[in-house]
Amino acid sequence: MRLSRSLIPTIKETPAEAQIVSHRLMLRAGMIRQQSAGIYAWLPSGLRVLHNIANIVRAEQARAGAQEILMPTIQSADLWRESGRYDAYGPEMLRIRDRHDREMLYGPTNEEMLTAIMRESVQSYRDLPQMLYQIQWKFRDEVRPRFGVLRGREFYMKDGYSFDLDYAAAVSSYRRMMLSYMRIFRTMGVRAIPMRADTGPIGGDLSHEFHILAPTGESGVFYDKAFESIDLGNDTYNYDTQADLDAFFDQMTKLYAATDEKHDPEAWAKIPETDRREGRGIEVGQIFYFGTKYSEKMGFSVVGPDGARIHPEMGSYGIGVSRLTGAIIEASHDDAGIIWPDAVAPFRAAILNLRQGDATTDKLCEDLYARLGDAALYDDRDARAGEKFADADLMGHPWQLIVGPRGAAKNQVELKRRRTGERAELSLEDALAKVLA
Ligand code: 5CA
Repeated sequence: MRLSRSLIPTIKETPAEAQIVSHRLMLRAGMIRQQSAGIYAWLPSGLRVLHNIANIVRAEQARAGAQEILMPTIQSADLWRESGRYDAYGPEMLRIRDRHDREMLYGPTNEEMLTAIMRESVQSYRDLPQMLYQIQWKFRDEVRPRFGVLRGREFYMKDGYSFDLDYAAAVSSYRRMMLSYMRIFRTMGVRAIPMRADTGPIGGDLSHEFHILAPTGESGVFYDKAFESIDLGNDTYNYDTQADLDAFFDQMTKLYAATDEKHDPEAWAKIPETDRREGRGIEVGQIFYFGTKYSEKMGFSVVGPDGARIHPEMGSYGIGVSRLTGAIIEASHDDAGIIWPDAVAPFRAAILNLRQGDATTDKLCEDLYARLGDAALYDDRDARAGEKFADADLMGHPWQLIVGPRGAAKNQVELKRRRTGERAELSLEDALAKVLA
């Protein structure tokens, strides 16, 4: 993308309405613009991050055997009356009436809808298990939308649902999703810790939240310091081997980790003081096992091998895709701006042309841009070098390819790594090899 022709409206001043660093940086880097309280438009570079995160989720969910679907955002109130949640959900639900005065709502989650789809589509035990997910906009009329995309009213969520024939199979699905989640977060370049959690309006008796540590997190968290060093997405485990899923689940749950809601001071006191860590966390995902809660209430059953009907055991699995854009920034930034992990960055590299209009410099920049294509943001603006440096640091590209007339004459560029600040003078080929590695 050429910056001179892009809508990436960076801002130098600190926006007054933003209380925390990720919100400030997302506004300043031109990623998002607020439309109403807790409702945002995603501009080109913000949308690229959102898509990168969603695609990491897709790839790892596919490995875990989940199928992607897409359900509507608008749902019928009758569906939610079947589960009893239409009244129970309260003022967080955005309720709408259509022209025929039918009660509708903007979905805050989709347990009911998918249970109804399954009820129509699946009749036999042979059709189970099933694991399905979507990545779709949700609406929750939060009392206090704040912190930008971290607590929005409209937000982008991955929501997954499992349907199994018995308790053991449902627990296996739950563990498979936990492994998938840990790999998803690791691929994104962040450390997320699974913590015992309350189930809230989703219901059920087994739940974990995944927290990225950040001083601005909304939850207090207590965890064993071992979580700072273990491999959280362990590659030796196979999704299809029950013993692996069990070993992984044991490894994740035998160490202490709890949010303030579930904190157990007695168990905490038994951990050696030097191993205790307290801090704050941002909840970027939550998984639930809730058994037959929805399948029973909504009359979804399949015929079992002996002819008797079975209510499938269910779980649901959420990831805050739009929240992650902010959470990753909370965990990865400095005074100059965002430091994107490579896997989610909107662009792998920025090309900074320090002498726009100088034939040799322009030529080298164009060569770099032709080779990198869509992976690069080419700063071809007629602007001062200082402004280009500041904007590149603010936007947080993992690499900066800095091209001035002196280097260009020798076919050389300066390559800067955003995370470390390391710089090196390299030939065009060597620089490209590093950026594309
Ligand atoms: N049905 C279940 C699992 S799909 C569910 O809705 N779970 S949830 O309520 O925990 O939401 C899943 C994830 O969405 C959360 O972990 C969080 O990361 C994200 N999320 C929830 N509310 C908001 C919000 N208001 N703004 C941004 N992200 C949110």
